[in-house]
Amino acid sequence: MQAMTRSWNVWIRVCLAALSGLLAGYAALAVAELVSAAVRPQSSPVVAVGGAAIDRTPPAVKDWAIRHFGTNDKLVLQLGILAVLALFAMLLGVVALRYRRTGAAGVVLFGVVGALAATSRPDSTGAADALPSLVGTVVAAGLLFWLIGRLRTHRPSPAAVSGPAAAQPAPTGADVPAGGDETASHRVEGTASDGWDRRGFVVAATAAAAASTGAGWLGLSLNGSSAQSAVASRSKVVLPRPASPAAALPKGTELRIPGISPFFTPNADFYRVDTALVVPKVDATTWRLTIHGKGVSRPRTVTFEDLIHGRAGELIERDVTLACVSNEVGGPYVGNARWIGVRLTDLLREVGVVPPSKGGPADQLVARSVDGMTIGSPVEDVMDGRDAMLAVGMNGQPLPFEHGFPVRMLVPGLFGYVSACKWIEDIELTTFDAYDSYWVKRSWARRGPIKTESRIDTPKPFARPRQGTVMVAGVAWAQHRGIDRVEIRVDDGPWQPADLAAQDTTDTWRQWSFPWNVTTSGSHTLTVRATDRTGTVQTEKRTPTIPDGASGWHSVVVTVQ
Ligand SMILES: Nc1nc2c(c(=O)[nH]1)N[C@H]1C(S)=C(S)[C@@H](COP(=O)(O)O)O[C@H]1N2
Ligand SMILES: [Mo]
Repeated sequence: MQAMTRSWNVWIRVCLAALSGLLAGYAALAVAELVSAAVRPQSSPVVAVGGAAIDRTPPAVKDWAIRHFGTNDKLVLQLGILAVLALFAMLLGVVALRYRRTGAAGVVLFGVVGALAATSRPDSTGAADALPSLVGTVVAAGLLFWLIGRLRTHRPSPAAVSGPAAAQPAPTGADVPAGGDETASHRVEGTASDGWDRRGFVVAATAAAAASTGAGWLGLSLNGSSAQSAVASRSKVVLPRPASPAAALPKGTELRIPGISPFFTPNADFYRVDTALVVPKVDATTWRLTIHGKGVSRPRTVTFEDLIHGRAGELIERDVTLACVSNEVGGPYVGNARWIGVRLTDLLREVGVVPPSKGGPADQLVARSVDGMTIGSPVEDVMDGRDAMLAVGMNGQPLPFEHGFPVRMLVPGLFGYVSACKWIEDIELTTFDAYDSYWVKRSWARRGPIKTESRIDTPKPFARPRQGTVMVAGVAWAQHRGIDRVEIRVDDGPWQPADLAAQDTTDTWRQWSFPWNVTTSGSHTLTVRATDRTGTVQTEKRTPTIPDGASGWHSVVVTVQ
């Protein structure tokens, strides 16, 4: 009977040790959050470790994550990091029950991982980024050491002790809980057989949890308020009327068919792809963009005010469809918006940039964002007369923070990863030989023109339409070339022309529809293909998204009733 009580006691202590580990982990994150408020929000450990993980994720895995979790990929990553952290924290707590210093040292080791992650991020501003992780884990190590001290048996009488504590090495000075009196009183208070400090543990654990919650809350609210000036600056932006407005939409650009993608994608529904775990909140009033590098004879720094009011006479408004290289055939990472911005060619010409075809020394424009992203575009494309721009407005609003407020780049015809830098703050003219940008270092192609693609929006896969006329409809895009033809094939039948909506500009997608007369029930496969205005037919050849975008035909299988 007594043996059972004893092993029960051991079991409770192991659980409480795991709890101590969890509390220490919680304290580490909370303290780190508080310290990060004094450094930078991005230096908080979960953000830093998550960011570093994103940087090092093999492209195939990243692609898989984007495919399966979509825009939630970052939430999943953070929850994953927290889960791993919690497991290790509990393990360290249990280890500490027997090897108190080893456990505490293990906690600090975690801090080193966090610190290295924070300083290795492309946007790291220096060694200070290591502070939140280091301070957080030193506090946590101390806390773990202290909590475990309450759990240890103080009188290792060989007869009374079983389990982990039995094999414990002779306690050294540091491993003996402070205060002999305290120990004596516990012996009176606890049962003679286990002798650990129950009340002391409960008080210490509660105090630690409360203090951590306070520190974490303070840190979060300080980090939150540093974003407030950015939020305020965005709410004050009034976009001027563009000097060169977008042409009115040609009649018949937008089909009214249930289930088709709307011609303009609302900002709230616009796909989002980036590496930022915390959306950068940039204050427009302090934002600066510097243009410099090879062949820039008059380097320049511009403010947001310079762009929207200083150059108000040059603001253009254009409809441009943006697409992601990670979009699978039939996938969702493509969207169309009406953008307002400053023509990039004008700005580049003013600072002395000459395109390579006219003898300019730089063939690559590297845009850098406040979060350290680098995106390299061909200077030739940017300056060839297309509407490459520094965008400030999206569908009549200042850019949403998620889409790059205050300023992002856009180059019609190029995938986002080689053209659409959000939260831009620096433009450097260089060469493709001299510099590989972020995604190119991760084995994506240096150049990324958007491929000619088409997608069936309706019917959805596995839909069960009734016999009769089924409206098949969707979008097709070949930015900067334009869509000339869309065709539909039912099962292995002949290709039949779809009805095209009016084309807005060659830089936008084009809607299409196909009234399908179906008189046989059962399973049917609908396939779509587009032809662009250069005469190129969308290829049937399936390629993965890496390195320069997926290709192949989109098919949907439906069961006709
Ligand atoms: N700063 C920054 N800009 C970025 C990215 C990024 O990760 N960071 N991703 C690029 C990619 S891959 C794409 S497809 C587009 C997506 O823009 P959106 O999120 O506004 O749709 O942004 C581009 N600009
Ligand atoms: Mo992308």
